[in-house]
Amino acid sequence: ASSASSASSASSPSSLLQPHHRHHHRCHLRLLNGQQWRGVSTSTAAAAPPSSSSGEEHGPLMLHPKFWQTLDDSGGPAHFWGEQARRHITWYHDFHTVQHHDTDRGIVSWFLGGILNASCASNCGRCNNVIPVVKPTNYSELHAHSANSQLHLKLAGVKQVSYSELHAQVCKLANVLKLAGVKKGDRVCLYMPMTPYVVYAMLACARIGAVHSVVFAGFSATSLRSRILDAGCKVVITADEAVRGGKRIPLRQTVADALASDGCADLVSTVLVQRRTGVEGGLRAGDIDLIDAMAKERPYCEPEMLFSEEPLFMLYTSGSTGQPKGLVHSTAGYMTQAAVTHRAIFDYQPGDVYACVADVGWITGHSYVVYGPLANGATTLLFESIPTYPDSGRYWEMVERYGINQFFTTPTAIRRLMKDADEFVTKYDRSSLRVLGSAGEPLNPEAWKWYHNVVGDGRCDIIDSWWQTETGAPMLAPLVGTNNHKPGAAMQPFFGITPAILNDDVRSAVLRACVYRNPSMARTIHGDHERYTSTYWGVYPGYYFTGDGARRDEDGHLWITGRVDDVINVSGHRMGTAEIESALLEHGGVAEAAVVGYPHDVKGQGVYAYVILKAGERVTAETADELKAAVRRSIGGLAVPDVIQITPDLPKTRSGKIMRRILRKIAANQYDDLGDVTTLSNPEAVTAIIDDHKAIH
Ligand code: 6R9
Repeated sequence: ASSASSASSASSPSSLLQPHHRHHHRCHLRLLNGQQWRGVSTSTAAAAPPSSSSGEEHGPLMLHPKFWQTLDDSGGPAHFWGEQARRHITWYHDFHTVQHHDTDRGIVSWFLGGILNASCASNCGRCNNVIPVVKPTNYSELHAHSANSQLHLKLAGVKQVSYSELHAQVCKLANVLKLAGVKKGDRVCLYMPMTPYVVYAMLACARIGAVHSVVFAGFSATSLRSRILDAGCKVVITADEAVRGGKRIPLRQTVADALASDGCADLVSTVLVQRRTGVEGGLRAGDIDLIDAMAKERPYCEPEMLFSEEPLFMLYTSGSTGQPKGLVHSTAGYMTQAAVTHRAIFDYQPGDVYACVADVGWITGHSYVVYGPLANGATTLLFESIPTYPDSGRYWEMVERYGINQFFTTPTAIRRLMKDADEFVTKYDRSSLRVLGSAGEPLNPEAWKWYHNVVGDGRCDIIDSWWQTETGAPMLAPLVGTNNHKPGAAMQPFFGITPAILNDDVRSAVLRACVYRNPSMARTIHGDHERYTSTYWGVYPGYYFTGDGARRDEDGHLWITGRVDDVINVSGHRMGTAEIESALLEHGGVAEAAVVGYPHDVKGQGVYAYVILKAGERVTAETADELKAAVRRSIGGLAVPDVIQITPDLPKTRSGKIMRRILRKIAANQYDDLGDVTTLSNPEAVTAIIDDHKAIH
């Protein structure tokens, strides 16, 4: 599974202001009908995706083209991505090889030989100290509208930041990091609220070649500690407090708790604190006041020259077993794909106001609050609150106030908001909206229709994008402006993406979603490359295995059916059931715990915990609360079980494995559909659990 392809000439294929006078012909649409799509077996799985030439004749002249209509991947993925990399990135030095893969060893590399700095691309050409060797011809057009006065970061209702201010602040923060001893390759932990400072901090790391590791500011001290230790972060950037939905969250206190262990205290030399609320005692002895320190620095910092494959950031996500994985993303591959997908999938047009309300603690926030929009010189909005504060009209009031054109949220937020009166939506002017995005979990048809009919007045594109922390950018998404969208399906691959539905086990009815090579694929798991290779590339040689199930409908469209491993998705937050189980075990009274997901009308999946207490432990009125507190302490509020069922026994196989399949069915009230229970060593446990389950509900 090793190959390399060479770069072609450095010309930019087309200006986005000058549409192709030709209907774009998409190679993967043909793929959908082709042999490649009929459940390839492992033996043929490593075959290269076909490339083809367009056989289509001239289409109608498009006066206002969607950006995707200027994209053409008929020359094959490598050619396509090579063109995009030159079109979207400012290079100090051109790359000589588009891609090189040796997936047996988990080696994924793109744009070899290229030199760039992500903060410069993000700063939109304000990095004038180095003359780029390759300057894509349409670069200035892409960024023409982002003159220094152009607003691009809007903190709803509070602060607006221009690109020139962004550039200055990033440089100042980068200088502060340098003073703190941060060097290229060092990891820096960001545990911060959603204000411009977190963006400054991310880009400041990028500017000096440090690797940021953003930890969502809702994770507990224990989770934060394990992420700081695993990544080996010597510097932590945080704030005194965060403010979310009218509540104050003591971030500095949580960092103090995280550092209150020998290993962590010895590792972390510097804590930089942004005064967010200015609460008394917000800074501790030895802390550096971030805003003060930045004020003392000059607004200039020479960017580090980075090779394409040098890391841009790492981000933790849950796997089915073991500790969360610190996935490492590369600089050039990630930036290229974040930029092109932001433009094409969400139909970002120069001058638009783009709002992705994700937190930067998740990959969606990395790609569609920060890197994608900034690479395109966009106006991007930072959302610090919750969708229901002060009331359920919050998002739509913002849409009216800022004239938002693209709005991007999660299915869980949509399901929560559709429970309230439509009036919360309809009383605001939403005529600016063109595209309504969604990611994180399946957008079920009911939620799709509400989003489409009520929020979008039936005239906006609903873009349900399927992707992962690992892939960095969407692999599947319907095309803007094509009006053939199917509620519930992310439908079709993006340009240059070759998905496959594979099944190497004839006994298994589950089909798995895989992807053949893409630039923004994570490159390794920090500190555990072996785990990366075996988890992602070892299952279907040559293909990245996503962990999701998928099916293809009669039209060739793709539907994601959910995880095929022990990962659950609660309100779009990915969690391993094993993590929650071990959190429950930290409550001293628990002998054994089994956690499963169950259908939840708002969260998508809820957390259902079956718990066996130790002999002699009594169940009291407080037991459930204590168990929940144990999970909150160990992981954070987002993992707290919705239902806890104390049970004397759990169904097990003869080899002692808990049969989660049965527990999942019971949690979902599907008692009649338990499948084969004869292999259990204790079938009587099932009856007892069902009786108790009925009693709880
Ligand atoms: C971006 C993000 C990834 C998992 C993924 C899948 C689920 C995400 C989805 C979707 C159906 C969609 N998922 N988007 N399922 N339709 N449009 O969410 O990354 O936090 O790593 O979660 O989320 O199961 O495997 P991440």
